[in-house]
Amino acid sequence: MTTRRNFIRISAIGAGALIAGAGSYKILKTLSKPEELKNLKLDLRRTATYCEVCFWKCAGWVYKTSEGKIWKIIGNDEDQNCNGRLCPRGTGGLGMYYDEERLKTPLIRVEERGKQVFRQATWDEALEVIAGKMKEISAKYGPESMALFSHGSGSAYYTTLFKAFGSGNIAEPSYAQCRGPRDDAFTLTFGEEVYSPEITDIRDTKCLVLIGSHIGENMHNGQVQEMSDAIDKGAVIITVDPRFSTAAGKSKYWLPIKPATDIALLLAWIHEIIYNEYYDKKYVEKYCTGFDKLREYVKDFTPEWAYGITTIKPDQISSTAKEMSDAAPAVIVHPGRHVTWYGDDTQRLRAVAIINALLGSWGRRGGFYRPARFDLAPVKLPPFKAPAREWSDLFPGKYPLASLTVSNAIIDATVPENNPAYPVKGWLVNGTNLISTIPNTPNTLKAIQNLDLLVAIDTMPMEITGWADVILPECTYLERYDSLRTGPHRKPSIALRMPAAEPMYDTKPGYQIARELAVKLGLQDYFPFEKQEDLLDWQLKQAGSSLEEMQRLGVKNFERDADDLYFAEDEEVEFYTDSKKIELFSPYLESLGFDPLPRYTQHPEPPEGYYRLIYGRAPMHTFSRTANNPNLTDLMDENSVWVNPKVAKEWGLINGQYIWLKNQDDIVTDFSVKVRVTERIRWDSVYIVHGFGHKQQQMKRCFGRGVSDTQMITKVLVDPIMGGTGMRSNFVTFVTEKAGEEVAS
Ligand SMILES: Nc1nc2c(c(=O)[nH]1)N[C@H]1C(S)=C(S)[C@@H](COP(=O)(O)OP(=O)(O)OC[C@H]3O[C@@H](n4cnc5c(=O)[nH]c(N)nc54)[C@H](O)[C@@H]3O)O[C@H]1N2
Ligand SMILES: Nc1nc2c(c(=O)[nH]1)N[C@H]1C(S)=C(S)[C@@H](COP(=O)(O)OP(=O)(O)OC[C@H]3O[C@@H](n4cnc5c(=O)[nH]c(N)nc54)[C@H](O)[C@@H]3O)O[C@H]1N2
Ligand code: SF4
Ligand SMILES: [Mo]
Repeated sequence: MTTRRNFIRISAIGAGALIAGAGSYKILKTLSKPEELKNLKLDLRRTATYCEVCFWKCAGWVYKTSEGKIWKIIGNDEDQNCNGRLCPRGTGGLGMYYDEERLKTPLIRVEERGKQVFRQATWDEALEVIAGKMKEISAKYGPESMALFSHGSGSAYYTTLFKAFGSGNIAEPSYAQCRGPRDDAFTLTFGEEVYSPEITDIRDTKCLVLIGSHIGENMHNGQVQEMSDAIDKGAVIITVDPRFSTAAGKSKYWLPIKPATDIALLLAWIHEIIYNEYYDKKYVEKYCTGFDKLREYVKDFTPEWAYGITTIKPDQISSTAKEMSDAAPAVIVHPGRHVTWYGDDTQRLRAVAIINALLGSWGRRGGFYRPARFDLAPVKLPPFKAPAREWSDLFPGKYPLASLTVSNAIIDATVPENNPAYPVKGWLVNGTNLISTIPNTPNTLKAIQNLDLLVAIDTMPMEITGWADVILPECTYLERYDSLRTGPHRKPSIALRMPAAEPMYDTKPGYQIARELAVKLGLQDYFPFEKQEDLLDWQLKQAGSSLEEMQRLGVKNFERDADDLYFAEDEEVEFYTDSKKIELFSPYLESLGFDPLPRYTQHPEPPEGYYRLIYGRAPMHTFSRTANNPNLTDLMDENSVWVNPKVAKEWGLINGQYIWLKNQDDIVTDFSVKVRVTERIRWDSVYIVHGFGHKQQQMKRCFGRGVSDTQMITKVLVDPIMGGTGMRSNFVTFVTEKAGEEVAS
């Protein structure tokens, strides 16, 4: 029998095994000759880094052999994000550096866009072409006709560049394809978002409710460790998921909800919490507004009502509500992270926020803590000129509550037939594989065909680089400095990333790329430090440290200014909402014509013979960025489609058989996928891991392995409140034979 603890592999016991495994595997990969292994000598000078394999940004140490070969990365003990332990992806991060299929030189397109015929270019030539085109676009249409899509550490540099250039069209997929609805819903309710790393006090919780949030497969390190600790201390886990996730396997309650009906369950929980007087009366009275309206509103949303919608039995709804209240305020109804599901996601997350408010968990031990972050001194730059037109002017009135740029709005605005208020003609795309990240790929490709300039800055020859006019190869995170990590946590802290090795091939760090482009655009004043290490040293000295000290420490933690991790007993708290209270009822939403209290709406059901396509993460991969990583493909090199046995029987599908998927718009997957027959998925849905089914032939390890969920996501339910792209609205059926094609073996 597995113990409770070792399900989560980065906890102390389980991690050991997996990380050691990955580590020794790594040695074989990088030092292929056995005699080298025997004589392995380490260079004792370790270099500090923080991980870029996902955005949890764990801090670690990079070790090299005495010959200077990067050998291993391990977690930094002082780091709050990882507590000295990296997840399998972080350990395998070396594979990004050693991947021989990396981008190696700047490339300029020579044939029709998309044909993928490029010639090698020098950096100077490539940057000259880009700067020339950017100036042309600016002169013809205005600087805001250039848009930036970015994800990862480079974002900071290109954002400065774009602001200096005069464009505010700066989008990250982590908003409208990921966390946007959650952060907006929590801001509407508490006046504050939940940040990254999330401010969930999981280690001290007594009850953790996971609604679709699949921690354990979602391998965000500190959270996984804290969940493991909470389980050891006897916390009750309640998992709501149509799939029996890893977390469900460790839960006291698994509620296999009918997908797309979560709001009904949440409303029934609110009903139970209010009408059984489970809520924290003192807290609600002191801190909340709109309780009476909420109480009246949920009157009829009984567990019996929700049962008909969610298929969750009334007694399960009641008893889980009771469990939450027994644990309160040390209870977390987890806000999740990738929450763009059904287009009413802001409302769903409002319901989640409301339950946390009723149970008094916000600002309380075992609920949500108050984050602290280290404020670095800002570098003095010339003022940015306010852009003449913002992204929100593209389609006036759309997505009124979007707090950040909506990537899909920029994409839509790139297609002239959509009649945007002004044209978008150039994209600079850094560290985001838009083809697999933004749903409705045909729409993205149509937009790309309308561009005058597409620049892709990446480390790998991904799908997006295939469409670019100019490709700039960035070196990997192990070969560069980046901005200091000062993200929020229980204590303020700083972490350093520095190069463990010189950039391989003809690649460069992001800071340098942005600065050199700025020079070509006449914007060098916005990058006063020629070398990033001088900037970091300057910033660290302002903070009473230095680059030299941080190279030794890697991570520096500071004490909080005050003992205020949680609300003090009877503390007067001013929330950053209009009413300065927690808004259960939202007058602001009402003023914009949206439901002031979350409403359940029925979503379309799969047609006969089709199943809802749901997707998620595998512990050893991050989106598509790790797809070709030699270490991680060794752990998992394709996805499979989870099919309920009842459905498999109906279709005559067997375990291990390769099939294609076809969606409601008759799109068939490019590649075939292995069937996994399992009771762990409801009969009305199928499940695949995101990030597979790559079409780029240059990536030999991942080309044609598994299928892409994105390819099947052509129907998108956009959240009218903030523009989030609901992606779980697609239905697929099975294709067992495809003309002229053999299934993979
Ligand atoms: N269908 C579908 N779509 C989704 C999701 C899903 O589950 N399914 N998930 C959504 C979520 S939650 C998110 S956060 C987004 C993530 O979206 P993205 O961040 O776009 O995800 P990736 O596909 O990993 O693309 C990352 C790109 O960055 C490149 N890269 C890696 N390291 C570096 C580096 O150091 N420098 C540079 N310049 N490039 C680098 C990689 O090679 C890759 O091309 O996707 C969203 N879209
Ligand atoms: N290993 C690994 N870890 C990661 C990442 C990664 O790429 N790899 N990416 C990170 C990022 S950026 C993000 S945003 C997070 C995303 O991770 P999370 O926010 O935890 O999860 P989601 O992707 O929203 O949800 C996936 C789960 O939702 C379930 N689900 C599908 N439909 C429904 C439904 O209608 N109702 C309910 N209740 N559940 C449903 C699926 O079965 C699956 O278990 O993971 C982070 N951690
Ligand atoms: S959770 Fe894993 S992949 Fe993400 S930053 Fe930490 S070690 Fe890297
Ligand atoms: Mo995400």
